[in-house]
Amino acid sequence: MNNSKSLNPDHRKVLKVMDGMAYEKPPIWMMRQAGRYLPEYRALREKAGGFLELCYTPKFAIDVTMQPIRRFGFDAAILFSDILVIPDALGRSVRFDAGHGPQLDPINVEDIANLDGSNFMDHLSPVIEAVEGIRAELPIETTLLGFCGAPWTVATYMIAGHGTPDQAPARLFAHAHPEEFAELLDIIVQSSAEYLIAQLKAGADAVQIFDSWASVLDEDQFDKWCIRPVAKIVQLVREQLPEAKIIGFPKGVGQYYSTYREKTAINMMGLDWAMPMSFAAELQKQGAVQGNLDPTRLIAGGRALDEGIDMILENLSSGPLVFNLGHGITPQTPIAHVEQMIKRVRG
Ligand code: 1CP
Repeated sequence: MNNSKSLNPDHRKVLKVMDGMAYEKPPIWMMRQAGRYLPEYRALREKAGGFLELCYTPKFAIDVTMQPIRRFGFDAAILFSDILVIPDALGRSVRFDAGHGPQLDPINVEDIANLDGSNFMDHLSPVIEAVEGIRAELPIETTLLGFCGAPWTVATYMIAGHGTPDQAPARLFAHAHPEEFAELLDIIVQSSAEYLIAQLKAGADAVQIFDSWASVLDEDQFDKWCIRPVAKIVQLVREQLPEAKIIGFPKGVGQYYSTYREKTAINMMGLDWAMPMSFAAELQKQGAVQGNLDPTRLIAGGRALDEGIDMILENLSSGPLVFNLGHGITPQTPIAHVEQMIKRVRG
């Protein structure tokens, strides 16, 4: 079933970029490439009955992951799941009601000692089964990415119970209860490492750690709650799989990007769009980068899209680059614009 072992990994350009290779026409995929902008996703989500049903039913998760590959032929597929399956597997109920973001029961200080990891990998076994199934269906040359959320980002949802604009509830919690907060993050670190190792063993070629809320912390807190926990996950994964390839995406951290790469030892850095291109090119001198088109250029299409693409290619395509958006694609994006982007990037 898992035929990837006999393949020549040279076919997987995203992995080559992570090793430092530069392509004139860089490999391309999109964050949130399986999602609501696709009619086939909306149809399957309705059939499945809910978002978590999609995530936990291997045949649905495989199919949703394959949808953008079949339609667009991206160079990488990303496992269809969510960063919040980790709290769900730790016994915190997570709900995704249509039209709302995720909803959790906010965790309090006392709840932390009661987090129940006893069933953790059993709970996530359908996801691991999906990884095996996706690898078996993917074209030989397509890279398969697994992922998890960074501990800080996952914790922000566990504490507030939903998305917030500035993560004030989690920041306050960390200041008011630093020891308990460290305990919470450590549980997420251990669980995430175990989860990523299982994904890599099941056939993921590389994994991405989504640190979407890394930008709201001050310098001291950023080091404690973003950099160190991610560095620990990387270390735990490489203790078992020394060659493991890991992408970091600490969205919006500006001048901290470089420290983040150095201290976490990730192989490739995901960049958001809100940085000077000259700075992105400097970061690329330290290693591979991924990004960083503003997703609203993809909604707008036309010249806005072409100019955004050209700006990235002119500044970054002479070094190791995986072309991507600077954050996830949004539901209102026209499919024709995605096609326009792929055509232009591939020349
Ligand atoms: O209604 C629906 O069908 C659900 C929409 C949706 C989708 C398609 C959610 C709810 N999650 C996902 C899939 C998802 N989430 C993937 C799949 C792989 C892909 O195609 O990229 C991935 C990698 C994620 C990761 C994720 N979930 C992040 C990190 C990346 C990012 O966007 O910053 C975060 C923060 C989440 C939480 C989450 N899950 C869903 C939503 C709407 C949110 C954001 C909530 C908020 O902050 O308000």
